[in-house]
Amino acid sequence: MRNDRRILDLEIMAARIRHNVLEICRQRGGYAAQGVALADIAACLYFDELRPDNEGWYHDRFVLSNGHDAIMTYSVLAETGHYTMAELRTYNVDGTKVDQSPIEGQLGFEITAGSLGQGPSQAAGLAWGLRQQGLDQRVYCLFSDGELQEGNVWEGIMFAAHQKLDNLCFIVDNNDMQASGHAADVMGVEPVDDKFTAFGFQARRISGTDMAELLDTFEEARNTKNKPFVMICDTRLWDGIDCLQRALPIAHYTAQSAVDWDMGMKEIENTLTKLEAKRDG
Ligand SMILES: Cc1ncc(C[n+]2csc(CCOP(=O)(O)OP(=O)(O)O)c2C)c(N)n1
Repeated sequence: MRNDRRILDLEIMAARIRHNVLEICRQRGGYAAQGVALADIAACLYFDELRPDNEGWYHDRFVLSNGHDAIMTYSVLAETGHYTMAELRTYNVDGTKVDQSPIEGQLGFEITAGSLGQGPSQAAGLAWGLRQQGLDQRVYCLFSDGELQEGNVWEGIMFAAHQKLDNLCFIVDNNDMQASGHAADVMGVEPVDDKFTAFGFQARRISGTDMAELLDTFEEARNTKNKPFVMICDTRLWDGIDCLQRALPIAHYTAQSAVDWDMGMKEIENTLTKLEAKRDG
């Protein structure tokens, strides 16, 4: 059931995740802008939709395809106690356990995801296998608009629709950015929703940063039968921390020296204080 308190708790968690992203990346840089922008989706997934239990396990499966967004997951797993902040501060340091892109078997990750474009087809195979075994686990896969430029992704999409995998939910981080510039300039992927619909998906286009809308859309995904679901999230880098978004709107990779981390920390700490006051007031 959706209620205001549940939304507020998840918004607080999203603010904490954003804070963790800055805290981790300020040491040596990293994919901070993506981690910040994905915080609402992450809070909703890991603290609600994936059906977490009290011992830190999830009933459902999450496949991170765009491996460089692992910073999002690390920042969640700091909150769940799976990683300490001391471990996470070694992100981007030679010999670290928490690489920029994760590998299969690493705590918190299902697949090796440094090479982009692999997740959707692996997630579709996983969803198919779970259904074959009669299990009620659902599969969620996050990938980026840049990955939509890769052929293997469309094979996975076609397979999922053909198999009517209604236990599968794709989440597209449609931020219109990739390493060499705007996706629209490199090789446009729009209209993303129409393409998925044409392939046989139920598609919904949302901001990806509105908690109530995220909860409603995940509910719609669960209630969609006989076809897979995709939520296309029109995020923008640094969503949720306005001063960094204004200062560095196109930051595919954020060098340690490129931003004023203190300024960003201050803004997100203010946001967190306001949200907690609302909860306690
Ligand atoms: C197959 C493959 N090609 C190139 C890269 C190098 N690379 C890392 S991140 C990135 C940009 C990808 O853009 P997008 O997936 O849209 O991610 P975002 O802009 O959201 O960070 C690229 C090209 C890679 N990791 N894998």
